[in-house]
Amino acid sequence: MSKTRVAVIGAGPSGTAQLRAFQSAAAKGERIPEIVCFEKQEDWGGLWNYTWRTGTDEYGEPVHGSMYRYLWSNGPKEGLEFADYTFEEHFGKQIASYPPRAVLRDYIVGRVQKAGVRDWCRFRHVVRWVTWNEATGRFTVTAEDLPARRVYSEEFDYVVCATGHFSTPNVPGFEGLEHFNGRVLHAHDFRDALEFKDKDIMVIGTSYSAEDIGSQCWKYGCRSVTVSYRTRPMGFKWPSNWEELPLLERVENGNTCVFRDGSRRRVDAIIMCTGYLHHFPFMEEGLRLRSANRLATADLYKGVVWVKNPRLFYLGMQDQWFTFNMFDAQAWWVRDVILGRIAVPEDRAVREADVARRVAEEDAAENPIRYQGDYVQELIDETDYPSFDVDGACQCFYEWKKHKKEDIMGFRDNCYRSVMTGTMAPKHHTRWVEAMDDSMESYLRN
Ligand code: FAD
Ligand code: NA7
Repeated sequence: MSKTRVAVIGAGPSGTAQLRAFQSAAAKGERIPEIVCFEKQEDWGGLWNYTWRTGTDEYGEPVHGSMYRYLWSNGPKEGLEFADYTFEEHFGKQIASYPPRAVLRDYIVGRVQKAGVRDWCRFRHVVRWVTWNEATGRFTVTAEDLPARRVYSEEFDYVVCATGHFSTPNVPGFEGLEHFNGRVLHAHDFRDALEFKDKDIMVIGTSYSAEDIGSQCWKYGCRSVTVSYRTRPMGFKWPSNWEELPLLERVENGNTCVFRDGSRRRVDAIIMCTGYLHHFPFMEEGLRLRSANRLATADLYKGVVWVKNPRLFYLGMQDQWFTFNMFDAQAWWVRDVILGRIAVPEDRAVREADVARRVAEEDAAENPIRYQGDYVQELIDETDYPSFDVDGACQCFYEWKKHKKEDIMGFRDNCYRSVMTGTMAPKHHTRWVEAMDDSMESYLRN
């Protein structure tokens, strides 16, 4: 009989968690399936790879990257640390709590380099189409080797989709934008805050991108930030040249924005921080996840198994408080389903009931951090992923929220204790507002 084959689509934090999960089983002597990881970028790391490109890449593919220069972690690293590969193991010492992008990328990549799984990946191979064949009980994955311009298809017993959901921008329209005399862009295409130095900018949205892109532009010298909110303002103690107004109604006379409360502001640029779409154009209809950005994702049993076909899995599709260690918890759990250690209910109605229960529990949850922490705990209790103090990680997130409330431009100057090693992070040598150099060399100089 031929060896079981697993296709992993995407080599970002979620996809590489899947590779590491299988490799860790193999290292314990377990027989594992053949794993093929398709990655459309030339390297692993997912969103954590910075690219100057926007729009399409050199092969005409949509650029995956949404990250920008000078991005520092928006939450404490103590909440996302891998339980099987600590920051201290990777860097040889404890480091401060809000690392810039390059530092986190180095950490993510370091774990899989150590695991030695790079030859499971086909870089620059983009997945074009995935179908399920009822007769053979296998998937057909059609991919393109971009440099060779070769399209080919292969059969797999399982598919793990780990292509992320913060890459396809959600771009609403507003009256009069076609006459706006400045730059209009979505957060996905934002790259360098210095572009907006000395400019009056308007940001639409009130979530992480709005908060952080506004803060970046402020830090690098924009003249003012106006935030336009649809539901409610963020309400932090903003600097004096920052204000929050209701939703944009229309743009008039070239550069004047008119808001729902009748206020008017002249701005030079409009940055839509209006979120992203779960977008899987390469999945045939019966396999395609459609979900809002929420903690209890639609149609995924245990948050990972496609309810309509339990041989298909999606990783990391939740809105995220927990990130890397949640992807790990999911990847270890999915691995154990594939290895036959965990059984998924055969009755679709049972799987659907699990989804409905999770949705109802999220809707009723008063504490979303706790809700997601409980989910992570539920998964790690069922596998051999190294158990860690999930409660402690939740505490880090509560502290982080408190620190943001106290000082939105200073919260990154705080330190937290690792729940993996018990070590306290050192204080960074420079306050975030003054730290213009986001290089790894600078950050590690402690
Ligand atoms: P991704 O990182 O998006 O990786 C998906 C991979 O799939 C990519 O490599 C992509 O090239 C590949 N791919 C996509 N389509 C195909 C295809 N058809 N064929 C082959 N390969 C494909 N999280 C934090 O913990 N801390 C932060 O500070 C933080 N900041 C963020 C800032 C921004 C601007 C954004 C957008 C997200 C941020 N996140 C942060 C959340 C981020 O989603 C996760 O950290 C993480 O990158 C998600 O990993 P992933 O593997 O699920 O998806
Ligand atoms: P999010 O967290 O999905 O937030 C999207 C925001 O966009 C949210 O404030 C929405 O407002 C707002 N939104 C969405 N559609 C509209 C329209 N039509 N008009 C006005 N406002 C709108 O996305 P982010 O990009 O901030 O964060 C995603 C990830 O990137 C996150 O993990 C970070 O780590 C980085 P609402 O509150 O729904 O009214």
